[in-house]
Amino acid sequence: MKILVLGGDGYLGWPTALHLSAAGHEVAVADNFARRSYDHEMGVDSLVPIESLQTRVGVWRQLCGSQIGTYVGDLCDADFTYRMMTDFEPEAVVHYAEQRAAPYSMVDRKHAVYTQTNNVVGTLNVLYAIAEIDPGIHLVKLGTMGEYGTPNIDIEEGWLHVEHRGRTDRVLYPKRPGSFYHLSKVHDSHNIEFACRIWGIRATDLNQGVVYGQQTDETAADDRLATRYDYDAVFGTVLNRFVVQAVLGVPLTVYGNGGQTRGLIDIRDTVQCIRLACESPAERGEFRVFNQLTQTLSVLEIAETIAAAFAGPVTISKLDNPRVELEEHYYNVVYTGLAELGLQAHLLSDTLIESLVGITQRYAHRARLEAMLPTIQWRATSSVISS
Ligand code: NAD
Ligand code: USQ
Repeated sequence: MKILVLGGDGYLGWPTALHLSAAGHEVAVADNFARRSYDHEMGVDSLVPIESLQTRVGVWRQLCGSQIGTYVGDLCDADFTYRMMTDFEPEAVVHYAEQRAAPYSMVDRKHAVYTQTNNVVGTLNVLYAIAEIDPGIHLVKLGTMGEYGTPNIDIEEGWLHVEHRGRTDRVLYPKRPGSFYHLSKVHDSHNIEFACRIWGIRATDLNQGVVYGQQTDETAADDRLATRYDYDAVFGTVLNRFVVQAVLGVPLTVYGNGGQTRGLIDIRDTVQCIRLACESPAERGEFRVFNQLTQTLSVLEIAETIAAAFAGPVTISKLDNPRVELEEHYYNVVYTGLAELGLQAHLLSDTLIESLVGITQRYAHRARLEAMLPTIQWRATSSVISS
């Protein structure tokens, strides 16, 4: 298949492009390097050094002879988006290209407006480009489990059958997200469902949990193919951060009492899920939703799992929670759709943690300790972005 990966220079987009290329698909990636510029803004960098997109693509071509096409531009620029889609003629578009950090979206008004404009307008341009250029293109869009929040009922895969005063209907699952970033994904989901309904396009919305890990089979083939590894309090996600904190010998930063439960997924399963979704497209007019996670754990359980697997002393510190989120709640998620498509899940294991510890030890000298502590407060309308 011809598959276009939007956000193909990012943490997940780059390994996905490699995985799809290794599976024999014809792949192109698009990116405006916004993610690299947030690092400049914050004065941090990926713990594992990453090469430029051009170098990455060149190394992959040398290693296996496969060409990955590149488009450099901003999805919010409709002319760029249309030109790219017309030029590449994809059968599937994998859309990762958004500002994806909840804390970044909560810094202040400017960052909230940027996040929602970038994410919602970029996705609208993609929807229009698909509808006008080729409505048969399958959109595979990355949503997030945080769209649902933590409701006191089971979380279904996108749709809910309701019975109300003797009548029944199938409605989009009610959403109660916890940041302006997570809200941007809810707005996207509504826009995509609407586009499927009015134009008959096909889309899969993947509500992914928190991703952990740093290597896939393909990125491990050469250091120059490495993907990002974020550990700072803004872009670092919880499990990866806890591993880095354990290696650096600083306390693991559990926010609040750590009872908040989240869906998790190994980066090797992320790339697998995307391939499976592309290879079994949604029907024309269908808004298909899968919950993309392989297990659920509370934040405290994640911290205790890392502490138990690490071969040295680890302290766990409970910080005042900078976010507004429930710390004790019901959490029961349905996630059968991707398994039915053939997902072979890697559950969190000591082996994975040991491998992540090894990668972290190799690059620990690059860490900036000051960047580890949270500075962005949900209850304030303006925070400093890093210390
Ligand atoms: P990332 O920031 O590393 O990658 C996103 C890429 O998109 C970046 O390279 C960025 O430069 C690019 N981009 C952003 N806006 C763009 C625009 N307007 N035009 C062109 N390119 C643009 O993020 P990631 O961790 O790889 O996440 C990818 C997607 O998966 C995001 O949509 C995110 O919300 C979703 N997701 C991530 C996780 C996770 O734990 N990392 C979990 C669930 C969902
Ligand atoms: N947390 C801590 N300590 C930390 C970091 C985080 O206790 O040092 C807690 C947070 O309070 C939160 C949970 O861990 O309860 C997850 O936080 P996170 O920063 O790992 O993840 P989140 O902000 O939800 O965002 C990440 C990605 C985002 C993706 C989302 C999936 O950055 O792109 O959409 O995970 S989900 O959480 O399922 O919505």
